[in-house]
Amino acid sequence: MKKSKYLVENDFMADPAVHVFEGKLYIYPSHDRESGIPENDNGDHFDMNDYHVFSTSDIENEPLTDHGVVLKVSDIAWAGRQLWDCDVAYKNGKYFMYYPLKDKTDIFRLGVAISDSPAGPFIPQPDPIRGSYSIDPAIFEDTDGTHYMYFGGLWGGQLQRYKDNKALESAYLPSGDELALPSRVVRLSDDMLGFAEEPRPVTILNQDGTPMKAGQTNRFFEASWMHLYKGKYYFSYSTGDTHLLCYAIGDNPYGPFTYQGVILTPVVGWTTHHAIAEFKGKWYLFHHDSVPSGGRTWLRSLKVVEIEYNEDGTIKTIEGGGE
Ligand code: FUB
Repeated sequence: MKKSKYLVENDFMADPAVHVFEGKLYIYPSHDRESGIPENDNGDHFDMNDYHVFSTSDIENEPLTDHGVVLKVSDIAWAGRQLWDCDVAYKNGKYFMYYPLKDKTDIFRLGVAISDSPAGPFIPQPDPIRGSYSIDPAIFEDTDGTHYMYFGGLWGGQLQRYKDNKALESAYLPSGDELALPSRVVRLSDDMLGFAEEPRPVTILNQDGTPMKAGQTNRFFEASWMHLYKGKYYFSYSTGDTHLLCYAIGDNPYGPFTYQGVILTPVVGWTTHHAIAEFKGKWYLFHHDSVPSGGRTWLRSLKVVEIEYNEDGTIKTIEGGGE
C-alpha cells in the first residue's frame, strides 16, 4: 500500500495510537468535534469529550470496525475537560487505557481505565496517576514484557510548567541555544496503574552528539511514540509549531536517542501526530490531517500509509501534502 488512505470517512478522528492485540490491529484515536471554542495557542479548541476504538484484520482492503464510545469525560470522577491523545496496553488478561485530561483546576493529568477487551469499554480509576502531568501518553512494551510510558507536550500540553517532575511557580519555555524541553519516559508499575519510578527526560542528540537546542526546528514538541525495529529503539515525535514528524534511534527504551530525520513533512492542519506499527509483515504510519474538514485544524481525519526502511535502518521520508 504505497498510497496513503483515509480510515474513517464519517467522523473526525486524530492522534492515532495503534497496536496488534488478539491478532487484529486496534486503533485508539482522539475523537475531534466542533464545540465552537475559538482557536488559540492553548489548544482550547481541541475540546474532545469521548473516545471510540477501531479494529481491523485487513488494514489494506477492509473498512475499520467502529466499536463505539468506550470512555467519556462524564465517566471520570476527577474530570474537568479535554480528552486528548490516548493509548492502550495489555498485561495479564487486562487492557489499560492511558489518557490525558484536564482536572477540575484545568491542569492536565494522566488517567488509567481498565477493560477485559481491547475494544473496551474502559472503566476509569477514581484518581489520576500519582505524579503524572502533561499530555500524549504512549505505551511501549519492551521484549522482556516491561511497559514504559512516554509523555509530554509543549504550549497547551503544559510541559513548560514542570522541571524535574515538580510544578514550577511560573512556566518556563526555553528558546534559542538553551536545551530543548524533553519528552519524558517512565517505567510502569507491575499493576500498570502507576509509575514505578520518577519520570526521566528523553534526551535527543544531534548527529554530532550535542543535545538538541530549543531553537532547532526539529526539536521535540509533543506526540511521542516508540517502536522497535531490528533491535533498535525508534523514538518519534511531532515538532509542533514546525509541523514535522521526526525520529531518533537509541539502544534502549531510556535513550539517549540520536536524531535521524523526518518521517512525514507537514500535513494540512496545524498538528501532526502518529503511530508506527507492524502488521502482517508490513510497517505502517498512522497519522491525521485536516484535508476533509477543509483545513479546520481541530477537525482531523485518520490516515494510514506504508513505511519503507532503507538498508541502514533509516526511514524514507513521506510527503504530508501540506505546506
Ligand atoms: O489532539 C490534541 C492534541 O493535538 C494532541 O494531544 C497533540 O499531540 C496534538 O495532536
